[in-house]
Amino acid sequence: MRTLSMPLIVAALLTGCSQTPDPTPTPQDSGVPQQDSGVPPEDSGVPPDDAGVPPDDAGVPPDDAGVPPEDPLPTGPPVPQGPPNVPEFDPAFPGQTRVPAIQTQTPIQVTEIASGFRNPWAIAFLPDQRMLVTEKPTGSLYIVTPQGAKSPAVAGLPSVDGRGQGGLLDVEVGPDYAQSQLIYWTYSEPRQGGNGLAVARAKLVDGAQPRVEDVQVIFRMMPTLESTLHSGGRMVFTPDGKLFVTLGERSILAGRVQARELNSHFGKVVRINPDGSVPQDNPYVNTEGAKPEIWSVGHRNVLSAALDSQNRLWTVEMGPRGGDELNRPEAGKDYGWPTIGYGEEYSGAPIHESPRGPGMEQPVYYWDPVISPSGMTIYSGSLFPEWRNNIFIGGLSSQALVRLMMRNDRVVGEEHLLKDLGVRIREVVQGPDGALYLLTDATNGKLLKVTPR
Ligand SMILES: [Ca+2]
Repeated sequence: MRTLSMPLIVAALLTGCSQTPDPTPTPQDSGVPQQDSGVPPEDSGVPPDDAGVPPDDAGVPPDDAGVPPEDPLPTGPPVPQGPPNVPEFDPAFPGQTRVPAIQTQTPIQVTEIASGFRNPWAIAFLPDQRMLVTEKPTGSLYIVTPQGAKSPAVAGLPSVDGRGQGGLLDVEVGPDYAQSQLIYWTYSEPRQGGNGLAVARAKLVDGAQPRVEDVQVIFRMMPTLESTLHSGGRMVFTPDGKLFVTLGERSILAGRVQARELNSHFGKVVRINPDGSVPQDNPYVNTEGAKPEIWSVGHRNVLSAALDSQNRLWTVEMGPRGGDELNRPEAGKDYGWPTIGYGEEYSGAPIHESPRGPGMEQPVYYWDPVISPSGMTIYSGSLFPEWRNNIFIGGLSSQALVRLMMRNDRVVGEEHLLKDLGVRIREVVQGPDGALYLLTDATNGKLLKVTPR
């Protein structure tokens, strides 16, 4: 192990997962009020749902990704974790939670590329391998070289409502960047009467004093509401040039009850064209009163989203206490929040009568206790052959890099990497070199790189 020599690097050598059980559950995004406190239990406000529906276990098409069919599935106990918060909710099918723990065989090295970011949120790679890095509360965007040199803050971005979980969130490089120099970002937009997530794009003018030009807001989450919580805000471009954006339900009751309503953007995944217009093959374009950008409904707060090797969207959403979920959102489907789920209020009060209900999708996987997911990538690099097609998720309260091994669109193994670092992981992306790049959520947030030792 090398030790600190400025401006880079400490390498922590880590093999496999730590066995330290999580301490008592903490609010998922500490630093802000407990997300659901203040919502009285009788106020979960959702109609009783139809219990006794058979487990939704069918209809998942096979995927050739993941563990080769001839390899035996992992066996043994799950990742060490506390007892479930809601033990009375059973999984809908075997392997929906607490699958066997697995351990990465390749020795891992973690290198610090840069530090001094105030609660950084997202990374996007420019074609020349420099990175765009956002800072949530300050609304600042930086360009960082692979060696860790940081530009001045990019000038010209609109101001953000940086309170709580708002601020400057995701950033993506446009698919036609080489021609257009367009970059895209999400942020909590201050508005008359409250705030709301917005997506903007602009031309990045590179140089010693970088700036953006011709800023256009291409999407506004509606309605406006006064809340500093559950903005969502992850973006994913698809190869056909569409843009998925994940939208939270604002946490407070007035927002939560809109998560399954088609006339609201709250608690949705939306799909738009890069200029903000609506793709005409979206599922609700012909539904009276529906927001036409909607792709899927019934989400709580999705802070993790990525495409798999078949270019299908996967998301992980923050649940309440004991209800984080992995989903594969499909057009026009309903993922159930707040009617169904596997968690409970932070107060311990029940939210759901049942974890299942008619017309609503089951999560592919859930965590109770939670991992507090933020950031996601599905590995396709060559540095870690054993990681191909595995899902990686940043863990905030779990202070882990969560790895999921998949087969036939189901989770068959789980690992919590980097527990030894004791850091909240906000973002994980795969770099062009096949390394994983992470951001830690802290007032002195770090940009880390994960490679084989
Ligand atoms: Ca759900």
